[in-house]
Amino acid sequence: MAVDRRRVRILKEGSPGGGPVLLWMQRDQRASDNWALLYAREIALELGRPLGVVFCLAPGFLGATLRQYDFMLRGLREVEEVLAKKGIPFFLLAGSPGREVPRFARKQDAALLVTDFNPLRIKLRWEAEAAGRLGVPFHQVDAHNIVPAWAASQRREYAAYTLRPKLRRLLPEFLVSFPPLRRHPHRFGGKLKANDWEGAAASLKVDSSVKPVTWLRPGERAARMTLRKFIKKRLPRYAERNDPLSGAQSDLSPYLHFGQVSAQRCALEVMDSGAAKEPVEEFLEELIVRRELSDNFCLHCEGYDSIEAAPDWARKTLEKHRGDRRRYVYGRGEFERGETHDPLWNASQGEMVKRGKMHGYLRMYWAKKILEWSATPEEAFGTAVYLNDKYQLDGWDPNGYAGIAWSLGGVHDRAWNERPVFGKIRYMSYEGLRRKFDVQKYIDWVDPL
Ligand code: FAD
Ligand code: FO1
Repeated sequence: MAVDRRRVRILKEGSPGGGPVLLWMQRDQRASDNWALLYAREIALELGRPLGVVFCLAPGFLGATLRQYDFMLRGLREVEEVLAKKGIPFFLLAGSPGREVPRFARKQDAALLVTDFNPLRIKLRWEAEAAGRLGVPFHQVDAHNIVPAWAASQRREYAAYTLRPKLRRLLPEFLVSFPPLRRHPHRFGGKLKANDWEGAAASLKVDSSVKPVTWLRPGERAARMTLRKFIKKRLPRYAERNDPLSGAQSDLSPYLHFGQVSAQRCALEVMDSGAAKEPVEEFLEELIVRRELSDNFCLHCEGYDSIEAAPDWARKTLEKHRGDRRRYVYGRGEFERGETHDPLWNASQGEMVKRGKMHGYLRMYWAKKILEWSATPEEAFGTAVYLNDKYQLDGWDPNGYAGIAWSLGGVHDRAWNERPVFGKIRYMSYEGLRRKFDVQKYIDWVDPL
């Protein structure tokens, strides 16, 4: 079964070299259920060429920490093992991807370079730099979204309800099963030297004060086990997920963020699970509509990680209340150390710092309180993005920028009744959360982490 060509867009025409087809793996770091890899293999078969996968480690990726690199690198080592069994070598490069990948492609006299899709500006920059240095064709495949971002909508969608019907219409054509990754028949020529994983890890200039997580194992195999466990034990209780102690969330976001599992695979297995309709629908709404809305947001909104992302009504209302008296004002350090007057907020910050994954419901409260207790909305945005990307295992993700923009800037939301500081941005209160779950129990649970 051929890969649907609506998933593919040409980044550069170029003229094919005489060597192998290369997949530049970035976002979708998995061997199975990977449309970019399946497409690259299809072309390699057509041309009768070998197929290789290349990943470039950007040592100082946006200030990412040891926590994220540890999870990612251990997942990539598993990809290398699985690909080797399929006759597809995995090349680990290090340095600036926009330079190193085209250099590698030239050295290999690559026939074609394929890469996956990511709307974040750092990736657009890497791809533009690479395209400028490449002579061969350069194709991009959306292997992350079920409906390719550019097929779902050509413009910025202002809310889930405007994107949902567009996704619904196309899902039957895209939410299909995956072909297996078969062994590649054309052998890669030349001597393949082993990847220096230790050297690569040592070359990282990362903040090692943010420790790797131990409660979640990285990699494709662990991702599939987590999916199966979710379906069996948690999905039936998914309606209770807003209670942070319900344990009803899937814990799939780190795997989805690093592409160690495909959202399409998660959707297929949940739909196939025989679970009741409501939890399945609710889960698919988050996994497909909310998640693909985030990619649409980052693809069509330059300033996705700043107040610029706020729609006009929200920017006006925040402007109007800029001068309102703030009862509490904290700087970034106090937020980071969880030193506010609010034990619930401090506990949620603690969960994120110690565990690397804050509970979804609390992320909204956490971000909105940063707006309420920062001197300006701009400072609030900066603090929320900085802390979210530094400590969340699933940070540096369109979902995060969309989640913060929703909480602070009314993105994908509507105006609510006006109040100090927030203006018409939706408000969340400690009292409101106390009515939803046992706040003290959550605070006590976080404490010893
Ligand atoms: P589940 O409830 O099991 O959801 C399954 C999957 O559906 C998630 O992995 C995610 O891919 C998707 N999903 C669920 N809720 C949302 C949502 N609100 N928006 C978009 N996709 C969603 N998600 C991240 O992946 N990285 C982040 O850095 C991040 N930061 C956030 C910051 C704020 C302020 C807010 C309000 C939300 C943020 N989210 C982020 C979205 C959401 O909170 C997480 O995706 C979710 O908590 C991840 O846990 P889970 O996979 O166990 O969730
Ligand atoms: N992608 C790369 O191609 N090279 C990297 O070195 C790299 C490091 C990295 C560190 C933390 C992190 O959260 C993501 C990282 N990514 C890297 C990007 C990642 O693979 C995804 O493409 C995006 O983060 C998804 O939005």
